[in-house]
Amino acid sequence: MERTYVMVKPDGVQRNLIGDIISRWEKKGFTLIAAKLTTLSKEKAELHYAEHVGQPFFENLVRFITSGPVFAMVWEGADVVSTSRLMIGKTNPAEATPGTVRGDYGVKIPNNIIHGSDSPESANREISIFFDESELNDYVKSGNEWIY
Ligand code: 3AN
Repeated sequence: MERTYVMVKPDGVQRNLIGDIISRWEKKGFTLIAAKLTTLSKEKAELHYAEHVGQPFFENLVRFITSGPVFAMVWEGADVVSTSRLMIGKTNPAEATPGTVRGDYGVKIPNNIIHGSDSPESANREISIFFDESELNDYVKSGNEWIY
């Protein structure tokens, strides 16, 4: 079953959006297999955003993501990577469709509330940065025959 890494960024945590965000993914029918509140070290943040090294916004991005706790999650389900990206909305909240997390709650980057992996490969990489294998709960919810 596909897995993705979803993270409520420091602005989402400060604005009390953790519960709302968990609820959206639960109601959609995905399965939460790991979650924790954690504050990123500079090293971990740079590892997570390695693809943006050299971008003019990189330093600000690392400062922002390490500025307070984030809520790290691993969600499981069919096509959970691409569906989560749809539920999150465009990178710039000003362009994100209402109904998405960023479209409903965000105003401008870099404060765009939430992160979601952009491919199954990125998901595996990001999950391994934030979680030990032993923290991933492998289970099947009863009633799952009706959802995917
Ligand atoms: P997404 O989070 O939608 O996958 P990415 O991976 O392209 O977007 O960018 C990662 C993060 O870097 C974004 N969430 C945003 O906070 C920041 N970012 C991306 N592009 C810019 C930009 N042009 N200016 C400032 N920050 C940016």
